[in-house]
Formats: sequence, C-alpha cells, structure tokens
Amino acid sequence: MPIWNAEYESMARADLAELQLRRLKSVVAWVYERVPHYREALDARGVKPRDIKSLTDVRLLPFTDKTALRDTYPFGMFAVPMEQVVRVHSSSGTTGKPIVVGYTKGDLNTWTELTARIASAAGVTSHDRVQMAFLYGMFTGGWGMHYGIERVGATVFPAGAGNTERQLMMMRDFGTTALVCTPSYALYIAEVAEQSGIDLVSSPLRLGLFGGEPSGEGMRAEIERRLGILATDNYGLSEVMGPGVSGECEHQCGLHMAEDHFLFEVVDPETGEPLPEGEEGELIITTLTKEAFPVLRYRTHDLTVIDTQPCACGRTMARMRKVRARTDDMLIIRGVNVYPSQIEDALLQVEGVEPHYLIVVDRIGAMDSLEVRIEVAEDVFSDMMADMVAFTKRVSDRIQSVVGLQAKVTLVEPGTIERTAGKARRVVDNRPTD
Ligand code: DLL
Repeated sequence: MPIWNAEYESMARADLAELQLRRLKSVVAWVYERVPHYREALDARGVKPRDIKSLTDVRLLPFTDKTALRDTYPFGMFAVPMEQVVRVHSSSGTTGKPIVVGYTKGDLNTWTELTARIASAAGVTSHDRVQMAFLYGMFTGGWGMHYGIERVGATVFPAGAGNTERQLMMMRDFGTTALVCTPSYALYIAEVAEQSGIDLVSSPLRLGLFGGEPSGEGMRAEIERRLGILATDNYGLSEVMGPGVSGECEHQCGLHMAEDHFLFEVVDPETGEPLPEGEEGELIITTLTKEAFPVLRYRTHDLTVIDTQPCACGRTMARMRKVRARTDDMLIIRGVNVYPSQIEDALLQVEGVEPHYLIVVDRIGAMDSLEVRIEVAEDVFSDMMADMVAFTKRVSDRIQSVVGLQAKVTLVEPGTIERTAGKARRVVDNRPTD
C-alpha cells in the first residue's frame, strides 16, 4: 500500500529526532514571545527558550491543561493576531464554555497533510467515494477529515452526521466505498441498514475510518462484520489539532503518530513523571509546527502505550495503542476502579449481547450501585424471555470476572438505548457529587 508522504512517514528515526529538536526549539521561542500564559509559566520555572538543548529537555517545560485554555477563553492562547487566523473550531465539551482553537493558513495546510496521511494509511485512494458522516461545524472531525480526503483525490460526499436513512440512500445510489464517522454511528448505520433490508456487506463499501471516541477490538470486529469492511481507528483532539494526530494503517496494530509535527510523551498520570516506552500512562503532546494555537506538554488525559518498533507497512512513525480510557472517566464504585471500556469488553464476550449499552451508577443509602443496561438482538430477545434470568446472570458473571464487581444487568427492549450520530454517551452517574 503506498505511503502518502514517505519522505517523512518513513524517515530514519535519528533524522526524525533531529527534526523534532529543531522544531521544539522554535515552538518554545514562538510561544515565549507571543503568548503571555506560556511566558509566565516558563518564567515561573526559570526556563528560557535557549535552555532547550535536547529532546528530553521538553521535561523542563510546564504541563498545559484544560484550565489554562478555559481561563484564557476565547482567544487568549492564540499566538498570532486574529487577521492571520483563518479558521476557529471548538471542543465538544458538554459543560460550560468550550475550548476554542484557531488555525492559520499554514496550520490548515499541515492539518490537511496529516488527515491525508491517515486516509491514505487506511487505504483510501483517488478511486474511492468517501461518505463523510462526521458532524461538520465547530467539531474538528468533519472539516478536518474532509480536506485530507480531498487532498488524496478521493470523491467526498459531505453528508454530515445524522439522517441515517439518507446516509443509506446515498451509499446505495452513489456507490460509497468508504465511510467516515464515529464507531458508534457506524454501528447504528449497520443496524438501520439491517432493519431496512439493505445488504451493506455485499455493497461496494470496503473501508471505514473511525475515531473521535474509544472503541475496543470487540466493537471493531462487530463493525467490520456487519458492514463488510476494514475499519481503522483514528485519534486526535481539538486542543492539539483534531483528527490526524494518529491513525492506523491497514495492519491495524496501533496508531501511527505524526511525530514530525508533534512530540509525544507518556507520563505517570499521578506524578507527571515520564514512563519508559512500553508502559501505560497519560499521553502528553507538544505541537511542533502549529502557528496559531501551539500547545506545550498538553495533558490529554488519554491513557496509552507507545511502541517505536518498525511496522510491517514501512512507516517509521511510532505507534500508540488504541485509547480505551481517560484518566478522568474512571469510575470508583464501592472502592473498585472501573473503566467503561472494561465493561464493554465483558459484554461483547457474551454471545447475543448487542454493542449498545448504558452504565448507570447510583447511590442507594450509603451504597454505590452499578447497573448495566444492555440490548440483545431482536430474534434472541423473543426467544430469550423464558431464559432471561439465566442470560442476565451469565452477563453479570462475565462483568464480575472482568471488573470484580457485582452489576445488576437489565435487559432492555431492542433499540431503546439512545443511538447517536456523534459520540456515544455510555455512562450516567447519578451519585451526589459531595
Ligand atoms: O474527537 C477529534 C477527532 C475527530 C479525532 C474525529 C478522530 C476523528 P475532541 O472532540 O476534542 O476531538 O475529543 C478529543 O476524544 O482526548 C479522546 O479522549 C477522545 N478520542 C478521540 N479519538 C479517539 C479514538 C476529536 N480514536 C477526545 N479513540 C480525546 C479513543 C478518542 N478516544
């Protein structure tokens, strides 16, 4: 499979390190001169741009977290005057003010290059007809992927998210070969197709580029089977750029990171101390080439492991393991640490459970309760009624063995767990926050 930009994506790692150092020095100088927040944070640590002499000197720099971006809302972290900003996006935060990010013309060019790389890594070529079913708008998913796919030369259908019947009509009438959306929306599309008697497996659809939310291997297998496609996982975040930060190649063995444009570290989320390669920790990202909205050591809260071993595809860019959890989505239930992804894995190990679920946590008296609402396939559902007790017990035993907690498993009518065209909401925590 051709590599979009082999000069960079397959560069010798020693040359890459040199390039990264050169760029790191320049971004530190850039923000020190232009962004009061960074100048103050560096001064407070007694660090000057000239102190950056090696890549590990990145550790001299302060971390940046969401708070700094919120406190400077909306444009206080921009490093260029507004007349050089040609696009603004914002994060999908559900509460309070969003985080606002900006792009210069140069930033948009880089972004397009990086999303072209991940589209190409998944196998998209100029022969493909790509249906974009990410939300367009302030979300980075739609516009970010859109331009990269165009740059590859494929034909883009900018459908946007939602209106699933129309998505299916377009797929059939336009001969869509690749679908781009969140994994949960891909499953919903599969479900509506099945209900409408549309056979996507034998349609021209052959690829799926998914991302924007966590999904495990069980979920991927389900999507690949029901849509008859190869599905790649793509990661990114608005604060750093959007999609294009990392993405899988056709080997699906970790997400290649755009290391020529970002410096990645993995740290212990508690202490902030760097961890050796191969250990799981929080991903920290420093942008190396962004002009309008550079970030130093941004705390993503996403947990992953980095691997610099060469990949069979020929890319030398290191790979990060699929992000399954965030440091801040861990639930502590009766003192036990539980990640929603563990529950998803447990559920998908039980035959007949559909990949739609909702985790409901509550407090009854002084006791935390964990309820997992699941759906089973329509045909199974009717056969199941007599056997429901045995079935839910099987699911709850599975959860118990994976997370070590007794959960109440509730079987709900097929189709009643909320479907979304964007990012799925998997957890409702009703416990008081005191
Ligand atoms: O979700 C950017 C994006 C759009 C990436 C489309 C890929 C495709 P935000 O809305 O700012 O940006 O959300 C960023 O979503 O910190 C992760 O916690 C999560 N996330 C994004 N992609 C993945 C993924 C976009 N592939 C936050 N796997 C990140 C797991 C992901 N989590």
